Amino acid sequence: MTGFNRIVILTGAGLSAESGLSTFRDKDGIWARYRIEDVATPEAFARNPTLVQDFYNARRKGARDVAPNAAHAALARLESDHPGNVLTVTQNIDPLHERAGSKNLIHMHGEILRALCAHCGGRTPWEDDLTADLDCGRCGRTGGMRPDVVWFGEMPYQMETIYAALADCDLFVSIGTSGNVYPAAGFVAEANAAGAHTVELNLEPSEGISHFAEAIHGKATEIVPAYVDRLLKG
Ligand code: BV8
Repeated sequence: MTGFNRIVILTGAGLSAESGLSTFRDKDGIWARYRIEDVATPEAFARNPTLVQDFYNARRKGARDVAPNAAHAALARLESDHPGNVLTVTQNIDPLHERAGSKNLIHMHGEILRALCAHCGGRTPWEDDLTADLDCGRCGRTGGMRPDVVWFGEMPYQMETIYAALADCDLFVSIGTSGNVYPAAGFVAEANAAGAHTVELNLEPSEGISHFAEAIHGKATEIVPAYVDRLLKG
């Protein structure tokens, strides 16, 4: 494998599955138990804030004490040991990449352990339940405190930075994502247009499998460390 210098990694819920966090579209996934329209859109929050807060309060509790797995650790090792630039863009809102040591990291769909004030846009670390009667520590107003996550119909974070990295990368690796949600599912096309080598590491072929030059299927804790070893051998 020739040396790559500018690597972009995209991760999804499948990376955290073996840490015990539910995925979205597996048969026992989150969207088998909840409807997106009821819990993951601004309209849902306006219509029934308690239902949305309860949905995220439960996921926040699950994310507080969860540990990264061997796949997260391998990606942190790649970032620290690879001579090139490694950027990890995650769709996940859990803190597992950070807990494994990744630093060059973008949470494009936000973070469950942060709160956002809908009134002033202030963000703050948040590990407890969010409720409608909380005051914002920055603007003092009440009723605007929501999870700092990107809902359907909202613009994901740091898209300019992500698209610039995709336009410049020579390797794009998509890990643990079904390729259903845009704009993330379109990143492989951007990487192909930049002339990058594109690889999918996933339990099973994703929706976007036809866009990848290479695919390795299996459990993340097995295939990701092995792939990182291959990259580090150069
Ligand atoms: C936007 C945060 C525009 C919250 C998430 C109609 C109306 C509005 C929008 C749209 C619409 N139609 C289309 C859209 C666009 C929409 C979209 O793509 N919808 C889909 C459903 C068709 N996208 C958006 O709305 C985005 N915003 O377009 O804004 C805009 C433009 C201008 C100005 C303003 C706005 C925002 C999308 C972000 C939504 N938020 N999450 C939360 O987490 O609750 S999305 C959610 O899905 C998560 O982030 C998740 O990460 C993401 C993708 O899911 P995956 O990570 O892929 O998880 P999944 O379960 O699907 O797959 C897991 C995979 O892992 C599987 O393949 C499985 O095989 C594999 N796996 C399982 N176990 C393992 C494994 N692999 C390896 N090892 C294992 N052990």
